[in-house]
Amino acid sequence: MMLEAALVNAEILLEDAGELLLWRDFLAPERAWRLFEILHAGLDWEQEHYTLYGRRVAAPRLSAWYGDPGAVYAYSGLVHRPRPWPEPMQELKMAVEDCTGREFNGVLANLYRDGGDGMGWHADDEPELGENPVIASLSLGAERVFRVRKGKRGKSIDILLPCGSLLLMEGAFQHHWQHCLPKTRRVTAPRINLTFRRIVRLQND
Ligand SMILES: O=C(O)CCC(=O)C(=O)O
Repeated sequence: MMLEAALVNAEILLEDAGELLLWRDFLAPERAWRLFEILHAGLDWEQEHYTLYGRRVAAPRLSAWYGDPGAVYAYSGLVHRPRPWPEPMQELKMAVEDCTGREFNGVLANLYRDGGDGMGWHADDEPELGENPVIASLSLGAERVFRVRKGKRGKSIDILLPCGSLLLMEGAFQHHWQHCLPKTRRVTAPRINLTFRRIVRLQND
């Protein structure tokens, strides 16, 4: 792949039916852990519920959606209106945009309280994200495995995401690949994941 200037420092993890790139040291460890503490204490974490086989189930994580006015995002059967960007997130968004050369107008924050929290197999292919979603995913706190597979039957590939790393999914990735954050008994500490996204059509309220 011919990499454009913004991406030359990235590690190319996959370039097959979409791209997956990683900046392992996007944030220095001290800054990343400090940000973890600030966001852990300061974000408006919510417990979401969804319906599974007719039963109301609590999502195995806490989450919060922030973004520009009108960046409404529907996922897991719920419509999410954006909360305004809190101070440290705006700065982070600019740093992520500088690094990747991509623009974002919303961020989904997930808090995995320990290894008992996770996220099941899925693709981020909601229509609001456009034809080929661009998603930059920043990891803070405990290191966790991020797992990908091509289609539903592909062989799983594990990627360790350390505190301060930034992962970029783009191109046709969400069409062909699925990803998940497996639960694990080995991790007892919390992790925050910020996925910066671009809602292609902002809604006027
Ligand atoms: O926590 C992660 O690294 C993955 C999050 C994720 O898959 C998502 O927000 O769609």
